[in-house]
Order: sequence, then C-alpha cells, then structure tokens
Amino acid sequence: MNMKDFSLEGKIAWITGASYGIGFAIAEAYAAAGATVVFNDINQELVNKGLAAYAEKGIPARGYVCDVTDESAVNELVAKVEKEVGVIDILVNNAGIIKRIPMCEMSAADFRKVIDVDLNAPFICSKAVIPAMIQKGHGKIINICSMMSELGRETVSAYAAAKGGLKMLTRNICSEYGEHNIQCNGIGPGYIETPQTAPLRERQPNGSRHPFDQFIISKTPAARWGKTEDLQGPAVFLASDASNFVNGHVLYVDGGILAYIGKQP
Ligand code: NAP
Ligand code: GCO
Repeated sequence: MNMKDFSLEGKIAWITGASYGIGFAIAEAYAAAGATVVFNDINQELVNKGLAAYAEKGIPARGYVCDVTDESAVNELVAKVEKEVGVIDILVNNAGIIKRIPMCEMSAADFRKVIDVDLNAPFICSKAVIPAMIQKGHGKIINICSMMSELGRETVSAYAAAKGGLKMLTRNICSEYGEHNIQCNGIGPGYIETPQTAPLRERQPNGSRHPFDQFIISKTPAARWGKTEDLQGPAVFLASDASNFVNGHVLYVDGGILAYIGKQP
C-alpha cells in the first residue's frame, strides 16, 4: 500500500456546479490533493463568484459558464477544457437542484426540470468525457447522489426519482465501462449545511430550531448536520488510484442516518 495512491497529482478534475456548496468543497480537496481544478456554473456571475472564492483559497481553478442540461454547451466545454487544460481524468457530477412541492401540486414542467438537472445532465456530462477517458486508459466519474437515492419523503418526488436514477446510472456506467479502467461511483451525502438545505434549518420566529432541523438531529447518530468538509476525504478517495477496484458503489456520507431508526421522542 502506497499513500501516493491517494494523490491526485497530475490529474485534471471537472466538478460541475462548483461555485460554492458541496462542489466547491470537493474541488478544494482535489486541489489540495494535487489536481488541476476545472468547474462550471450556470452563469458568469456565479463563475466569477467561484473564481474569487478559489483565488481566496490560493486555488488556480478554471471556471466556465455552462448549463449542464445543454448537451452542445457541455460538449463545447469539454473540447475547450481539453484544448486549454488537457483531457479530463475525473468528473464529479455535482450540479443539482431540488424543488420541494407536494407531488400532486407539482407541475410536469417542474418535475422534468429536476430530472433534467439531476439525472439527464450527469448522463450528458459523463457521455462527453468517457471517450477520452477510454483513449487515456483510465477515468473516474463520481455522481453526487443522495439519501433520496434510497429513501423518499414528502415533497421531494422529482428529486428522489432523479437521485434514485442517478444511483442506477452510476451502476450502469460501471457495468459498461469498467473494462476500460473507468470507475464510476456515487457519494450519497446525508443532510449537509449548504444553501440547498438552508430553508430546512431556518430559525423559527421565536428563535427555536426549524422542526425539520430537530428531526434530522434526532435521526442522525452523529446528532448533527453534515458539513461540506465531511465529504472531502471520501471524494478524494473515490477520485484516486486508491479506489481503482471500487466500482458501481454509492458511498453514503451521512453520519449514520441511513442505519438508524431514530431517537425515541
Ligand atoms: P447548491 O448549494 O444548490 O449548489 C448547487 C450548484 O449547482 C449551484 O452552484 C447551482 O447553481 C449549480 N447548478 C444548478 N443547476 C445547474 C445547471 N443546470 N448547470 C450548471 N450548474 C447548475 O447544492 P449543494 O447542497 O451544494 O448540492 C450539490 C449536490 O449535492 C447536488 O447534486 C445535491 O442534490 C447534492 N446533495 C446535497 C445535499 C445537501 O444536504 N446539501 C445532500 C445530498 C446530496 P445555481 O446557484 O444557479 O443554482
Ligand atoms: C430534503 C433535502 C435532502 C438533501 C439530501 C439528503 O429536502 O430532504 O434537501 O434532499 O438535500 O439530498 O441526502
């Protein structure tokens, strides 16, 4: 066992939707492990916000405007990165949205939008990078799944359907391209403190914790929300040579919530 197997030196990593949040934290960890970081976001304002944040951390990240649901834009981005930076070794399909609406009140358009970003886009981005990974003789694809790849809950039907599909897309990329030394795995974060979950943690007018906040605390053995830093080590492991025989797996980084029935009220 050589600890250099955990290094990402010389690797080019593209993390989608990584101006902030989980994607930013993963990109930060990859830079610390030696990778060249490439990220995209949906508009120039967010890309500039991300570039400033990476610069503040001393990370020379490359940022591109790209809507990951737009296949021609994704293919243009990959071609540009290959020309300006090099062939992508690691893809993290991180960009994602959620719409919390009771299913029977959700429009088909809203349902399709969530599926488009959270499931179709990882297909599009993976399809764009796999051919060059095959030519290069290796590749890593990491799909940011969710506890909702395993469980449902009220108001997140589209998100759970997308993340459940993303778990199976992960397994299928493993099945179809494992022989080309491409490993495709998922990370399933638990409940993490990011802008996406901020509405679930808002303090109540009387200063008390949000009921959902208290619920998650009671359902998590770690008795806390996750932080984006909690995902960094697992993400480096799945991007590194240390995980070359790990394929088609979803690594849950959830403080134990999926293993626990929950604290008795
Ligand atoms: P976030 O704070 O909402 O960040 C998501 C990022 O993706 C934002 O920069 C967002 O840009 C970008 N994005 C959205 N749609 C895009 C598109 N079409 N093209 C390009 N970029 C796009 O979310 P997060 O909490 O960091 O979550 C990141 C990933 O982890 C998501 O896939 C999420 O489902 C997953 N996840 C989160 C948690 C959690 O508890 N936070 C748990 C499990 C899984 P905008 O600002 O324009 O939306
Ligand atoms: C929700 C949350 C979750 C988290 C995450 C859990 O509304 O239930 O947003 O979906 O984002 O996906 O793993």
